[in-house]
This record gives sequence, C-alpha cells and structure tokens, in this order.
Amino acid sequence: MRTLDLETEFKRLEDLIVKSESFFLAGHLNPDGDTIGSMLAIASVLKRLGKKVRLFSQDPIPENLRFLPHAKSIRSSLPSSKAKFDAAILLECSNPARGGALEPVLKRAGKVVNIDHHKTSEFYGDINIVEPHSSSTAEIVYRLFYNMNVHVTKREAACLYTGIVTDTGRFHFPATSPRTLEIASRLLETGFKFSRVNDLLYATKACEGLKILGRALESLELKAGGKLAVLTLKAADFKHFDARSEHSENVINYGLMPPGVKAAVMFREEEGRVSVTFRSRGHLDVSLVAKAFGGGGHRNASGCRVKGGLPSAREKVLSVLTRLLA
Ligand SMILES: [Mn+2]
Repeated sequence: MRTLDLETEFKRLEDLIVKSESFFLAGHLNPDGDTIGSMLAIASVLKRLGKKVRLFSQDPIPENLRFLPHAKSIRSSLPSSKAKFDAAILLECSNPARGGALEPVLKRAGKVVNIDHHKTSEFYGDINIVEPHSSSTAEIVYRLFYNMNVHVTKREAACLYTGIVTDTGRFHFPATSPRTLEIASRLLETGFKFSRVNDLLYATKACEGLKILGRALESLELKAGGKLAVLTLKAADFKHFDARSEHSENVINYGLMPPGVKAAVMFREEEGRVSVTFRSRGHLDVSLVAKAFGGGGHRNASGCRVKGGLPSAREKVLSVLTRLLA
C-alpha cells in the first residue's frame, strides 16, 4: 500500500495534524462524490482526534450525495474574516481558485495542504499529496489513514467508498487498479451498507434529472466525422423542467455511447457563462482543452467554465476540440 514518493508527504501531513487544532476543509466548485466523500471522511477522523473542523463548499452539495453522514455540516458561507485556521486542506483543487473565493481564508491559514489526483495540480500547498495514478482522492485519503494507523469507521468507509465508486464510474474507468479494488474491499469489511449506498447513488434520480437527461439526449449531435458527440443544455431547458445544474451531472457520459465516438462535450448555459464538461476514451487528452479555457481535470474527464454566451462558447471550445481530434 505504501509508495515511497508519497510517504514523506503523508508523514508531514500526519505531523501537521498532530500539532494543529483547527482545520478548514474545502472542495472544488460543482462538488462531486469524490470531493465530498473525501472531505467528510477527513473531517470525521479529525473530529475523532479532537480537532475543530470547518467544512466549506462554495457550490451546493448535489442532492444524491446529501445522504452521506454529516453532509449538512458542509457550509456554503466562508468563515468570518477574523477566523484563523492552523491548516487549510483543499481537496481536488488543481489550484486554489478551483475551490472558489478561498483566498482570504488561505492567506490566514497556518499551512495549506493540497490533496489531489489530478495531473493538472499546480502544487500550491505547503504540503502536496498529489497522486495522478490514483483512481480518486478518496483512495489517497484511505492510504493517508492507513499510514497514520487510523481505523476507518463504517460512516467514514461509506464516504470513501462513495468517492471511489463515483470517480471510477463504478470500477469501470481505466484508473481503476488492483489497489482501488483492494481498498474498496477493505472498506466493505467495515460492514457499511454498500448496497444501500449504491441504490442511493445509482438507482435514485429526481424527475427533473430524468427530464433534463431526455432533453440533453435530444440535443445530441455528432461532429468531426462522428468522432465527437456534442450535448447542449440551454438555460431555457433548465427553466422548463425546473431543473438545476446538478440534475445534469453524469449526462455527459451518454455522449461516449455512440460507436466511433472518441470524445464528448456538454455545454450547459449558466448566467453570464457556460459550464463545459469533457469526456474521452483512450489516449485523447481532453484536459488540454479544459486547461486552454482555465479549467482542469484528467485525460479522460475534465471541465471548465467559459465566460459569455452559449453560441460563442460553443464555437471557441469546438474549434479547439476539433483540432485535437484531427
Ligand atoms: Mn476525484
């Protein structure tokens, strides 16, 4: 389970945890199961160690993740300008801006810790636990606990399992390794109700989500000689179905289904900007496209936000994507 490169950073973080009293934890914008699961598991362990923990997510927690133990303790408001933390731990943020307007808190934090599995990480932390070969941040967090000799509770296991199962697409994506399955197996050994967790994650979907999925599928276009699938959701679609951005999570994955498709992109029109998500198969690196527009992510899954209206965002992003596919 141990990797030499990470061991020093794990040890430094362990030392920091031992000598610190107060922690600020934050995840990325549009939080997913890995960010939230990892954050809640770390918070739970820190609390068991008698630490003070403040959890922050600028964007709301998706409905399908609110079942996670203590998900309600994650706040969307920043601590007051007087609050000072011994350590700030950022999860899955390639750079601090991925977490939102964290700057005032980070400036006053004793140490900044960056835990991530994105290769786009900018190593901005005093401690950087970045492992791009990990399926998920939850997998790294499990290894941190293992190195610290921390026994994982059922609730913490449910959180970490959620991070792993969602980020691997249910143990489907290539980043799933023997170690991923070994860690999942150890989490199952705690006896948490993994079948119930799977039901809540995968067999439960709000009507708004089902309807917005239908609308997104209707919008499907194939471009670049059938190699690129484009899905588009307009602000009016969300309004029509009374749906929010989170209802369209994972819709992008349908874009990869038509035979011959190498990459999929989904545009979601928001106020004053467009949220863009990318997926690809094999060696095609869509994180390059996301990065070109100030975003980040992995080779096969990435995202960015483009300022301005839908037509111009589509045109700009599609021209870069088509060049990548050529
Ligand atoms: Mn992740």
